[in-house]
Amino acid sequence: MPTIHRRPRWSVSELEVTPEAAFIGRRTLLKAMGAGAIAGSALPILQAAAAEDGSAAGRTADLYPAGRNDTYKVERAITPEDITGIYNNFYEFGSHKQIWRAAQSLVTDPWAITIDGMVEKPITLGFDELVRRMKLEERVYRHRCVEAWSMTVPWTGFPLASLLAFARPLGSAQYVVFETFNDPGMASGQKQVWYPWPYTEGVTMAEAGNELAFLVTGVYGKSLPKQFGAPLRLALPWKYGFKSIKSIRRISFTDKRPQSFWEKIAPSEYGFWANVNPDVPHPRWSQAQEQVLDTGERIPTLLYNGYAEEVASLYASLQDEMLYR
Ligand SMILES: Nc1nc2c(c(=O)[nH]1)N[C@H]1C(S)=C(S)[C@@H](COP(=O)(O)O)O[C@H]1N2
Ligand SMILES: [Mo]
Repeated sequence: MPTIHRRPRWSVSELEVTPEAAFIGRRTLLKAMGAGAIAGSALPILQAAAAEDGSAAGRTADLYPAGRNDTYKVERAITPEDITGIYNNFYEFGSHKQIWRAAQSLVTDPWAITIDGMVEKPITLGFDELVRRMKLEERVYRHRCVEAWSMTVPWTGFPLASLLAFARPLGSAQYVVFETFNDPGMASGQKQVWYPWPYTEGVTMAEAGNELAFLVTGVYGKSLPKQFGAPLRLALPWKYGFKSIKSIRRISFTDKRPQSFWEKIAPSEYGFWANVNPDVPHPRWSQAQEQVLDTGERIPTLLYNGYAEEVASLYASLQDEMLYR
């Protein structure tokens, strides 16, 4: 997988560091791990928090399952949770494909979320307090990783627009910035000091207000297991997966365009916009197709990952920007 290149040592792309090809198809995956390794695993793969476990997610366990919002239907089959629950990207816990195991060391209790920057009134509140102010719903979304694999997932959460209404940003705010924890003692991947921790992502206010932008607190009708980015992550289904930041601690409003984690590492490969477009290749591979997790089937990638109707208008006046990378 590694290619010969002249970028600095720290300029590591996802594709170079993840042996994805070995894990894509279910049969390959089961073979690679040994089917018995899954069936007989000591760790439950999808450890949904239980009410009695005292964690932030546990204290909100009564909110699941939430009713499905059928506006967001997908014609594809939902990817089984025993596949999506063991095939994760979460660089805070390393760059291998056993992330789901390593991520069990994530501590989500207590979990405070700070909302600051250009807002009427900055606030820090507990995850459970925030969630109880929101109305949860389930949405089935496609997810397209920049590495050219995809899955279909039933997320539970609330629209990012509801968070905006709660945060009351100033009229001068132009971007929302999301930040993950930075705790190398808990997350050993963060000992890799050449990465620009903490993981950061951002979108414009218009993108944040789009109906599709979704803050996720659960999956498969349960509170979010750690490897999926507990207790709070983003789902931006029309963008490459790296925009959907996990384990959010801080949400800030600003008038300066933020530089995201991957953009700092390789700006020509992972830009600010990162909208899915099959006609714009990544500098080192085609984005025309994607491999479906579980079946390993290759299917054509869709413009905006199939969500053009909802989001294309956001970009009508921005055609000079690097919108698709
Ligand atoms: N904090 C954080 N968020 C992250 C990542 C990460 O490494 N750290 N990886 C991203 C990438 S590249 C993808 S494809 C998705 C993967 O989500 P999943 O593991 O739930 O499938 O999370 C995104 N969010
Ligand atoms: Mo990704």
